[in-house]
Amino acid sequence: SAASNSYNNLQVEVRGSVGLVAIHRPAALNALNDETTMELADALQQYDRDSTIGAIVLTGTDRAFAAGADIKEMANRSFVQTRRRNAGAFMDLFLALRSPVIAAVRGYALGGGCELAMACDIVYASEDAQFGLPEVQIGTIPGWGGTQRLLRAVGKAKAMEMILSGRRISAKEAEEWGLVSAIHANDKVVAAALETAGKIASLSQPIVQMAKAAVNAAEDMSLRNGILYERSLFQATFATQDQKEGMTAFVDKRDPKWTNA
Ligand code: CO8
Repeated sequence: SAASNSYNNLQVEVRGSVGLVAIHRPAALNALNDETTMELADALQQYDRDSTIGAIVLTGTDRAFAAGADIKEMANRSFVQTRRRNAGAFMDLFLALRSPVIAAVRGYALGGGCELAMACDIVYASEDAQFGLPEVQIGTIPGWGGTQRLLRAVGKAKAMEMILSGRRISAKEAEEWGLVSAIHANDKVVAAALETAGKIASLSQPIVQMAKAAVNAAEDMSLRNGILYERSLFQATFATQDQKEGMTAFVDKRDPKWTNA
């Protein structure tokens, strides 16, 4: 596999054509210190570049997806140090990943952990998952896109309530509000994410990537420009062999053989 297993705070593993990345810093409930975010960026980018990997599953441990940025590491930093480190730029990586990323959230997804989950393309939650942006309770505000992505995911009223009060929501609420797409038992959620990732990875990579790019465009573009962008990508699929293969296979009543070409 491309990603090595020499990380201090991650466990990575290739399962067929899916890259599995598990944050593993259980003693700190997977708090995202600088080293962990650097390792995450490395693992995600390596899997994204690996042409044998068609999708990525991002998870944590039993008790926590991630309980946020590492408060102990941040606590005494000055404005200038915080600004120079610009740790938030880590999240920009998610705008560049082409492979679909499925978050399998067990336990706490708080602060930066919640923001990390929201930066993924699909979020599955365990029954005991809890989501929240409690930054105001420790004297700061979300800094990894939470104010922007939560608003888009659940609307202003619910986003404001969560961000201004720091209240945590249950998996059930998160599902009803549209933050997560499905809930599974704690011991099944990673398997469920791997299964969905496996299905996605069995499709044509360029086609799946174009679909992801088209949906993501909606976050930034006007409706008109988004529709025009989608149309261009739709037309571009006809430049691939996989479009010919997919449609010919349908007409011939057989399974398609994708070549990612
Ligand atoms: N940072 C550092 N350590 C943490 C964190 C964290 N975010 N969360 C938990 N830990 C540590 C605890 O300090 C404790 O360590 P120790 O045993 O050495 O005292 C260990 O993990 C276990 O935690 P608790 O004893 O607190 O476990 P509980 O079951 O009692 O409580 C909670 C679990 C409710 C999750 C609680 O730990 C908690 O409230 N954690 C903090 C949640 C939080 O406020 N997260 C937001 C952090 S701020 C943030 O994420 C900003 C994102 C933007 C950053 C942009 C650039 C960096």
